[in-house]
Amino acid sequence: MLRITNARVIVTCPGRNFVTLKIETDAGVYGIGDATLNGRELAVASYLEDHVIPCLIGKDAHRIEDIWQYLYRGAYWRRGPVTMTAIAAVDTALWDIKGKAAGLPVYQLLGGAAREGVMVYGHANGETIEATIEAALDYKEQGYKAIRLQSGVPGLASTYGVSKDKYFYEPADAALPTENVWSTEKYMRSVPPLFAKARDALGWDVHLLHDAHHRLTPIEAGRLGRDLEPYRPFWLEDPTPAENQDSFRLIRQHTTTPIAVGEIFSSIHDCRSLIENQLIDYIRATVVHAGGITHLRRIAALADLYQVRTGCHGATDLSPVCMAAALHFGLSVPNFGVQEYMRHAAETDAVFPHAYRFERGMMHPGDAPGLGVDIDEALAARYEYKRAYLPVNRLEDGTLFNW
Ligand code: CS2
Ligand code: MG
Repeated sequence: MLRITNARVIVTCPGRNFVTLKIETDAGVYGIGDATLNGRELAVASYLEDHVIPCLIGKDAHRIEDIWQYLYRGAYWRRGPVTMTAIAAVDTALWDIKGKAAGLPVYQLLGGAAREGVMVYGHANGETIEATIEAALDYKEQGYKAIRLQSGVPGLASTYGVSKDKYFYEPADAALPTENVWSTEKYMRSVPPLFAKARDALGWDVHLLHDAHHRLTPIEAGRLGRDLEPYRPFWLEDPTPAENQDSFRLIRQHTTTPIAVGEIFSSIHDCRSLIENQLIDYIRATVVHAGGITHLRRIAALADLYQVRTGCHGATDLSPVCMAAALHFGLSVPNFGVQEYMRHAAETDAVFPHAYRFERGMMHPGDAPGLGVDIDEALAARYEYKRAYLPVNRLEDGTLFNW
């Protein structure tokens, strides 16, 4: 038995806000889990501190599944992003502890490596098509085998995915939500030329991805998917809001462009119908928001039955702790697709020293026992939490829309 003696929530803001759970045991072994929910960080910190941690003290850290069920069924009010992010942090920290206690990297506890490395995709973006392609050529030069393309939209002052910085993108940019203006028509006209020019410049030996970020209706998504077919996208992500899983049938009727969805899903119930009806090709749920490694393995196992592959979310607002856990998961899962890898700011990497490495388009979590990532608490304490919201979107007539 490894008795849990203490658990603490560490909120820090090295480049952006992160919430980390640290679980300590009577053998001196500790584990950490990412608990960051962009724009609602303190809700998860409170859920952990006020409602979860008191139940953890005295429990056996080895009993990962039992503690998962205790926190899921015991809350009575099941699911939702705050609950499942809190459960994810506990689950991830317990896998870290188990690996350290066994002297093995977590992927070895998950069945060992199913591949040599984890293919990742980077984020090429720019205000113009030319700037986006220039960024994409830079990513290709670095050896990326998969590159996401997001470009400014002529006639719009801002859009999703176009960052001010070359390598990382943090949309939570203000103490109250920034108001962006959106036009689907202008956007729909801008993407096919981006992909046409990208294929001319980059060729066909690199996967090209695009994120519509929940902003189309199903029929608009079918239209965009069809417009992009000549350029063979690896996937069209979040084509339409996914609360109504049936609406993806409309997209499937009009295009063979592969569909990826799920970064905002928090449980298998958000995607069961999409997977069972083969309405998607990649499931984007990830460790920090979908109940941790334990639950994400369930989602991947269901997906595998329907030839749906993983494509875990990996944006800047998911900490290096989640990145490390996602790489252990991605290395071991049979139906791996691709892992998103938005680089973190230097100050983030300093607070979260980690073993994972990028090399020629692939990543590996390393072979340190556990997750191979830590938190430098002294350094973390120097970065005060700073309230930051994700933007909101309005249509040109002022209608509140999807960001
Ligand atoms: C995006 C994210 O990485 C992605 O695919 O959808 O940038 C997303 O907007 C942020 O993670 C939200 O916090
Ligand atoms: Mg996305």
